[in-house]
Amino acid sequence: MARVFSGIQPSGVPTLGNYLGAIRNWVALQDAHDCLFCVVDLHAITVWQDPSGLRQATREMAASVMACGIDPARHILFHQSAVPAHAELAWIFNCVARLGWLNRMTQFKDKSGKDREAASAGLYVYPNLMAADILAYHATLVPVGDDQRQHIELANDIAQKFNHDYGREFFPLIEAAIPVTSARVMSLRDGTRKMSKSDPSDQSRINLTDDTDSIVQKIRKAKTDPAPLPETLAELEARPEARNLVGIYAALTEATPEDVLRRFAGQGFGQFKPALAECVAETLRPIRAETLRLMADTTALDAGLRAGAARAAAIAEPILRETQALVGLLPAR
Ligand code: ATP
Ligand code: LTN
Repeated sequence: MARVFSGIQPSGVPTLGNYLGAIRNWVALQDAHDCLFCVVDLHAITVWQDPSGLRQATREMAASVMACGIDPARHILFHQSAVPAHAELAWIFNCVARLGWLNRMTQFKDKSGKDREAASAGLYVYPNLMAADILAYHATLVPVGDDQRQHIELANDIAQKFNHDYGREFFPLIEAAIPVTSARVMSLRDGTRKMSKSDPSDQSRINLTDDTDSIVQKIRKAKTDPAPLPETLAELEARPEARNLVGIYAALTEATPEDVLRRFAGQGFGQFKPALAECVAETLRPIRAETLRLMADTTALDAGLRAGAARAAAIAEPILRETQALVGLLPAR
């Protein structure tokens, strides 16, 4: 059985993009796989995080994914920094990955922006830590949004080079599980940019903890164009904002974008937006309520994460020890 691993950064409140691109798939995979889900706090600090905000966001992220349906009793939910094997394996991978590979990473280019010299070294080697997250468990199936495709390819490059350099088929091949619709939910303000929990504008995204009023208001104000919805997807090509809203509706109703157009063709956004807002609000209402309920007991949340970390470490430690032995590092004990 393929082992599943995925991670999410506690860099804010999870968004509808995180849900439709990743978390919903995590929930679906639980039935037939052994899964590890990780709140990747070490990834989050590659850009500045206020310490008390980070603690809050880590707990809130754990509460949110449980509210979405992740079951920490059947599977493993934990925070990355509590399992030292991630950082230890990442160091070894820093020595396997090539600068040329990292230089091609589009996420680094996007996140470092114009002043690349001022970006942290951590942001640059971020993909090596992500490879370590997955490979420390010999996980082979990784449910992520489309923006992570390049990082999964890099993880495979690292695994292959490691196996080649040390002469053993030790790390397995990783497969990304990327949804067909909603693989990339776009900002409500700019249909060419990804919806992101760390975007400075709260109006650009739907948070999983938004109440119905703010959902309705954000969708009403979402950028669109004056034309009605067309009959074919091809006609949405040059209308990124319209295409994004149709994609969100399709993903929420488990339909195809073509189905959505069949239903709404000829109607303007005055009709489509309220229908979409209702759909989003319906999906998020129970998630928001459960997140708030879980957040009321941070002692229980913290204890749950620590218990998850102990179970995760029991899998990762032996794999790390074997990796160290292959590299030629003397055993510590
Ligand atoms: P940040 O804004 O801090 O970079 P993020 O919102 O992009 O964060 P991550 O924690 O980096 O989210 O990603 C968690 C998961 O959600 C990943 O699998 C990622 O591919 C997915 N994801 C993030 N944003 C979107 C989106 N807009 N559409 C679809 N999937 C997404
Ligand atoms: N880089 C991912 C988050 C992440 C991740 C992982 C995803 C860190 N480690 C391991 C899958 C598997 C992102 O969403 N930006």
